[in-house]
Amino acid sequence: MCSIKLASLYSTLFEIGVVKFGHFTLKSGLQAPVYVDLRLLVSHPDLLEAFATEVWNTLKRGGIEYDIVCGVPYAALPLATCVSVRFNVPMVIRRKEAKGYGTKKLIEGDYKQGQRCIIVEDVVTSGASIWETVELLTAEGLTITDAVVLMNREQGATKNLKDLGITLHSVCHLTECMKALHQLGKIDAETVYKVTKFLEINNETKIPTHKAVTSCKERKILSFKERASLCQHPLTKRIFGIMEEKKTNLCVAADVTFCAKLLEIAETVGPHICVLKIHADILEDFNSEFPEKLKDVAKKHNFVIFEDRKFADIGHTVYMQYTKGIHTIVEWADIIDCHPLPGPGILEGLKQAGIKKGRGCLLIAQMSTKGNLVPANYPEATAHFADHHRDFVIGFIGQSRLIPDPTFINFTPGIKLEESSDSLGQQYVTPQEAIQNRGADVIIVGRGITDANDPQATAAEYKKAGFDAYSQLL
Ligand code: 5IU
Repeated sequence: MCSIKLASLYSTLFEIGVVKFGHFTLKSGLQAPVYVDLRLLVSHPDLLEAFATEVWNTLKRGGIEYDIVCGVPYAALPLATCVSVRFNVPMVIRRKEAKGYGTKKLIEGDYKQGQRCIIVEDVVTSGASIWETVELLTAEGLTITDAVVLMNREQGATKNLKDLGITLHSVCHLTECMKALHQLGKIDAETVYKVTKFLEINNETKIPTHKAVTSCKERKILSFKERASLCQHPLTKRIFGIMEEKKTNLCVAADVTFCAKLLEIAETVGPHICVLKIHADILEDFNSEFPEKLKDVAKKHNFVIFEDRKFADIGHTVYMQYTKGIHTIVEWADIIDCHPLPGPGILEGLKQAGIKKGRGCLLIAQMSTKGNLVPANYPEATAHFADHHRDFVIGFIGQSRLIPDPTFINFTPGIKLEESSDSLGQQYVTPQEAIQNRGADVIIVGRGITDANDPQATAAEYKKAGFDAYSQLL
């Protein structure tokens, strides 16, 4: 049973639309019967102050000592600011992205190494955002053992954070809020039942793996050589072997429309790459001799061929797309990729043709494009999928490492030496960002090299940037 004061706060939250009941799609893609939007608090300064006081009281009751507070950006910043001002506790601000100019700081404000910092959050589901903030502040030398949240949705955050060494203190719990609203006659028993069932079923939301692993900078990673020795799939072994031998983690995307041009690029960048990625269906003069010529260049410079076909149909259809038509992809492409969206059938179909030829497949887990519709829990499901098809799946294409498993290769497209974008939604990060902060093994670079004045010298530059970024992690 909550205090009268909290009950009246819950009632106000309901009145102003912070807590809503109905049908909602959460950030994770999950359908939920309840939604909590604490960003609305900024329109009610008295309520914001009342909750800031409750945050303070919760920490005081827990006997927590701290030197500074930090809100999880952006929704919790007003709450943290209010705690800071009202109770005279210094605050720091965590930036979401480092500034592109000036000091490139990730944290604003004055702080000293070893100071104890409390993370303030508005609402938690898995605790992933709190953990991300903890990792960043810890890397900057602050000590974090506790976090405080205004509304705990009771969907796994407390346990997830405890497992990572962080104690989560909650001002309000969603079930308690809901019960108070029922007692006050604001919601009916059916709503209480629906929400209770939803929370029971979804009480173990996990922090996505790429967020749960400590950032690569602090982790000792295995070398490509060590990883080659651990791999069962011959193709993965071979690719890691090439990466080690040629000292390259560069894949060039040769998106050109004539065979001769493609072969010229392959010849030019060949010495600097481990993989050449192509789109056979954009070649206007594709013919049966082309694959043989490409295979010769690949053999000469020791790289593998990746047909970026992005299969996405039912098993029977992808089998035919892979083996028939004018491209007969299975005959020449060492690597192909597919969307896991259709389910296991797509891999079963591709495997029927690919396994006996020693081919491998990358699963597309995330995309580099602005506004893409890949839901937050998709990468997790993709990793699970890969785990069950290790005889054919050799890794992933994504924007961050999905699982720490060293026998899968992580490819990341959307790479340029300068962070930028194109006019059609492509978003670029640097080789260093992709490899050191997002866990990429192989960087995919297209126009950054193919449109350069001197593709060979530029490929060498990307190769060096990529391999240096990897070497610094060893
Ligand atoms: N590619 C992406 N983003 C993705 C996926 C694939 O850019 O999320 I999955 C492909 C498209 C293109 C290459 O062939 O990688 C990148 O080329 P540029 O570096 O020219 O943007």
